[in-house]
Amino acid sequence: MTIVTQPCTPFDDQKPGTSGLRKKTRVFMQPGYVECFVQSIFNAIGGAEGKTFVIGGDGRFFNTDAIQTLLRMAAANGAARAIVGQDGLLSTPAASNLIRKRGADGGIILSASHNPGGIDADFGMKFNTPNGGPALETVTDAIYAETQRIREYKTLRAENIELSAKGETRLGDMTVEIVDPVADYAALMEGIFDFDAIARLLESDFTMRFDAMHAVTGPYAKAILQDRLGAPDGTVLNGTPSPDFGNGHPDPNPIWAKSLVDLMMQADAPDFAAASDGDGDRNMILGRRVYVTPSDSLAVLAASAHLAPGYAQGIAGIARSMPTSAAADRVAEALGVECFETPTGWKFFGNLLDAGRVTLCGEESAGTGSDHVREKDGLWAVLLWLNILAVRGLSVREIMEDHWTTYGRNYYSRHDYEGLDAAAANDLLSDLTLELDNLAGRSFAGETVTKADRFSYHDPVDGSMSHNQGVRIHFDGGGRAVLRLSGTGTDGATLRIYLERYEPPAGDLNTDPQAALKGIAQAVAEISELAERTGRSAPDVTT
Ligand code: VG1
Ligand code: CO
Repeated sequence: MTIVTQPCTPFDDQKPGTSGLRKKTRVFMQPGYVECFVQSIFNAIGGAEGKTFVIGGDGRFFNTDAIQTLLRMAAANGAARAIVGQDGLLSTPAASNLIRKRGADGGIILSASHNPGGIDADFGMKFNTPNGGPALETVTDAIYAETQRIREYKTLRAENIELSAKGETRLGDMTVEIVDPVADYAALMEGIFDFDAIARLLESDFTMRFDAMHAVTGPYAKAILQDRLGAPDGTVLNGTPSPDFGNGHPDPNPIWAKSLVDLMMQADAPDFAAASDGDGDRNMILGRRVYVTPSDSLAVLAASAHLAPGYAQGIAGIARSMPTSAAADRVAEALGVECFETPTGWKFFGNLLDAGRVTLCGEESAGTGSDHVREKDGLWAVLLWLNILAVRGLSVREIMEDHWTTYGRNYYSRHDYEGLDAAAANDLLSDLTLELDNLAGRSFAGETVTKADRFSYHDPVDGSMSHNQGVRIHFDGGGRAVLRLSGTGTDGATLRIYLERYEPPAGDLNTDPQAALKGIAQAVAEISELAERTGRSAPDVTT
């Protein structure tokens, strides 16, 4: 097999997003596009010579084509070994686990996560470092710099290799190891949770559903929930990964997982339900007639994590992204552990986890995880919920009510305005930024602003700074709104508005969140001239 060098034209449009590079699938399918991006990764990390990489994706359209390209390039660049999920599949948390467990030099995950898949939808690539986590900004900036000066890539003239049979093969001088994507991950889960207690719960009259949304968690959920823990067949819904996710958005929220939410709002609904996203790192949690807001889920898990054997010693600390509600902060305070507020994106948790400063992390976007890997982990969250339900013997609703009467309730909602004109959305935020210093003391829709600023993060571990991570507006009475632009979309701009208001334990804990947040939502709309600038009168997605 011969190694060949092919030309690249430097890119100008590959700025790293919240989570790797995401583009339309047809962009990735352009001749040389994947190649020149992958070569930029290899160049940025000091070459691939002698290295071991974990490679896998969420099974979306173009997944295996991209993997074949990647393997040829890894071989041509001198990599020693590639560990690849069977059929090209690896959930993001399972990939993170494999990188750590096998001491790999990194991994390349092929996914656009919760974005839809297909030739006319989205594709993505992300590089993870040897700690198993998404590359930090220093590395993603270095990759970006390479994409701007890349002139050539190296590949192997070779046939595609078989990805469906487990075992070792060779590609040029590189060993390709095809592994069961589920086995190591399932063993990791078994080491953390009380599988006997969960199995007993599932044996009782307790019923649950897990919606894999036609994405990568299907095989994981079937193996763990049904085969190992004994949940009956039919517990896992939409459990076969498909290249276009059954023509849906694999985004576990009340819009895209509506059928599951509708099911759970019935009087005779199952006791518990959950859904995960395209690459298996997100989770949505539901009980009978109750939707658990992700910010609340983080707080509940933190308060009860010690009930799972893996966290029996207690947790070191909690980290949450800035737009995530402060519900977890109250738990951290009660536990007497540190609490950190980071920018949006899981990569910002990596240093805190590596340093042992935090055990649990979470984001309002349905991401929860712990120090067991360096990615958020959808099924892990489901299993921790099940472990807690099994030990406490309460319903999801009872657990939520107990939590609110102990800590108070952080009413919370995120409003997304999607597909906006990018210039209009950018102007809205930059004009708002100029106004921030003039807002304090003024009232909008009956709400008085106490403080407004832009969030910057100082990483307490490596001392790095990340600026411009969202606009925060605080209101009299403890309400808060956050505005930022999405870094994962591929169509125009998505404006996210995060709304929060705290109600103490003695207050009204059972209002509809949209009603509880109406005043703050109106105030933000006025302050940001939302309707005038976007032409929208209501959000596209409310979570
Ligand atoms: C969104 C979420 C963020 C999450 C990111 C990746 O980013 O808001 O919390 O970390 O997606 O999630 P943005 O920039 O669109 O708001 V996913 O499951 O890649 O992986
Ligand atoms: Co995801």
